Amino acid sequence: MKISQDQLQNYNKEQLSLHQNQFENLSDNLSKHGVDTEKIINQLADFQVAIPSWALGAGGTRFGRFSYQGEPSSLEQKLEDIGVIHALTQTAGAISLHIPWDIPEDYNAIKELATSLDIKFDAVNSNTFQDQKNAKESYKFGSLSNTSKASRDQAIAHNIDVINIGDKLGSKSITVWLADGSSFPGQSNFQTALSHTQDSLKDIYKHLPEDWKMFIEYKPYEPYFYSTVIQDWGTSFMLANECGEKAYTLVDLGHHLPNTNIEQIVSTLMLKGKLGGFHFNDSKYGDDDITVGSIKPYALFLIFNELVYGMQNNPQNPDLSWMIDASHNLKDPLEDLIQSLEAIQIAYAKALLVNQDDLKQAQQNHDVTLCQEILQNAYLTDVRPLVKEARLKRNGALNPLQQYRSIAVRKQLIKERGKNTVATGL
Ligand code: PSV
Ligand code: MN
Repeated sequence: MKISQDQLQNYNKEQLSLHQNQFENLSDNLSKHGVDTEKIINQLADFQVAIPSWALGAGGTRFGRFSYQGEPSSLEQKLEDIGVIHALTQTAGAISLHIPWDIPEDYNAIKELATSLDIKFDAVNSNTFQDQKNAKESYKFGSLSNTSKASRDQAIAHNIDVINIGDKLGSKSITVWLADGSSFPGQSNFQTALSHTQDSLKDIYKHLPEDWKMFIEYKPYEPYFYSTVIQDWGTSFMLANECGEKAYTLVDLGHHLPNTNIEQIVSTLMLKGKLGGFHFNDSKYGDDDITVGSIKPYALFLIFNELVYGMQNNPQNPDLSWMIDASHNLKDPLEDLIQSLEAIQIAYAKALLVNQDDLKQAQQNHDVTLCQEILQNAYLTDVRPLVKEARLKRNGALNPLQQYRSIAVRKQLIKERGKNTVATGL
């Protein structure tokens, strides 16, 4: 299904005057404080986040999966779903594929469809955390770190295949996340596992096209519970440095032990020019993969504050690959993604409001109270009119979620696809 411009604009018309009032009030207020509203709106309008192809159906937990009706059952349908979200939010102009779940049958047709929906191919993801049908070797005891050379070689070859698939689609990066680790003390030799991983990553790196990047994702635990080979940003950073200048660290918000200062990690990596990718989600306890901003919106704002600082002050760091990496067990996946995109835009807008010069001055004067005031004043500003204005500028919906419901997208998808379709993914 496709949302037409007529549908969008008719709906916007009803909400327009209310929005205009709210927007004028806010921008009057902001300009009194020297804020360049126009610039912020342009930055918001340009900010695009990739949707992972595996997040369009219902996710599961270890105890079960409750299917969501009308799920996409092909890559084409996944693209169409992202097309719907992008038409409404104008923030989801990219897809991130997971191989082998999403190997295209007809590359040209897929590329054409994506272009027609204004969707680009962001990072491609390899999967060596599951054994594939008819695979000769198993990843039960690791992939790039496995003590068996045959398993390592198979995992390396898979990553090279993923690069080749991504290259045909116009992707420019691969994300490597390894489940490799151990669940029991003594099960694995830490040094051997790390050395194998380093050598395997270097082999993959050799196959990166000139204009590609490799993102190395870390995670402290899960699926194994005693040790993980790439457990933290330091390990990822070290491996990226060993591989070379096209290798970077990827931060996934859910991949930290409780209370980790993620904003400081972001800041350190950007200073070193090594933050390449970013996965958004939210969590209370672990890698909960729930809606962005649903649990710790202030933490998200503080992280964005460092991201904005880095984007403004660290030319040594490349443009980031942004992606939502969440799982939708209870909500309609598309509604959940719309909420996540809104939360991302809100946190970004608030971070853009922080007056970095004033903050620097207050830091210089050791005025701790004022430092806090500057951050919290930005955080407490209701920036939703700015986010709406940015969407309007790109012909998106003023209120994406309301509009999604009023068009009855899910009902339509169920009518087209049926109740029992199941999307590939976890
Ligand atoms: C692992 O938890 C992860 O964050 C990686 O990015 C995977 O590719 C993704 O989730 C889906 O399993
Ligand atoms: Mn992730």
